[in-house]
Amino acid sequence: MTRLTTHDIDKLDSELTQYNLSLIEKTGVDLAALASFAAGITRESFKQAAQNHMAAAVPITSGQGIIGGFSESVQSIIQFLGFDCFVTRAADVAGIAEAIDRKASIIFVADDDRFIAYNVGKGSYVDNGEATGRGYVAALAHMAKGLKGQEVLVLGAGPVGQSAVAFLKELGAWVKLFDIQPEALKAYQTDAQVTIEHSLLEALSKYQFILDATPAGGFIGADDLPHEAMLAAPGIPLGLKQEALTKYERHLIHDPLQIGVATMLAMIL
Ligand code: 2YC
Repeated sequence: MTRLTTHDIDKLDSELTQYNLSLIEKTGVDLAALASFAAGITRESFKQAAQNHMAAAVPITSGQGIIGGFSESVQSIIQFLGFDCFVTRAADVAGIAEAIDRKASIIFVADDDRFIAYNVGKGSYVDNGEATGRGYVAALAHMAKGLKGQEVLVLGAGPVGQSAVAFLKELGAWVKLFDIQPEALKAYQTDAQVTIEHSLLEALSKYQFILDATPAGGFIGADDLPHEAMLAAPGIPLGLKQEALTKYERHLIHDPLQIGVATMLAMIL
């Protein structure tokens, strides 16, 4: 799990409108539509649900502590989607108690290992990794105008990559999976819809649709990819080198929190 820095998110809330417009440009739909698609609900029902929910973001001081702006960024994404959301004044357990006292129906909380959204009424939660994998597949599917029957390369078989593989299979894609640790691929050995790739460079040169769910940064060069490549890259830092970023920007989906948080919200309603 990579850890965000304040720098990764410092302009996030002031740029949400522009970010949403760029999503529409690349995928044809906005953040609410992508999150709804990933959660298997209609955009209308997602918007409707905003009337019946109050969300809270609770800062957590454990481990490496609070990331400046993290809870506020979560709050601004949720508010951008039309839901009420407050950041608790208290942190940790006192913050959770405050969220419940202030009638929050959904509580967003993250320590160094897990980031979850907890639905108080339902007593269920969704994990950021699972939501991010689905949300980024939703973005890639819209950018590609559908992935049914298409070959999609997934880099990284961690929580995000595993969730992305599951959703890609639901969408009828043929998954090509690469991970630097062979044991991470064992679970897929007998999966008919998943083929294991053993050479990263060979795989990068072969497939048009790529989901980079690795925590590695700057390992994909502009010449490593097919000209028509389309990439969804939830991993922080970005796997593309600057030269590749310049060449593929128009067909690249990459953000530090937005798609993951929006999809958590849509999935936990
Ligand atoms: O400010 C706080 O409450 C901190 N405890 C938050 C720590 C978040 C650590 N996780 C991450 O930075 C990454 C994010 C990309 C989302 C999931 N993990």
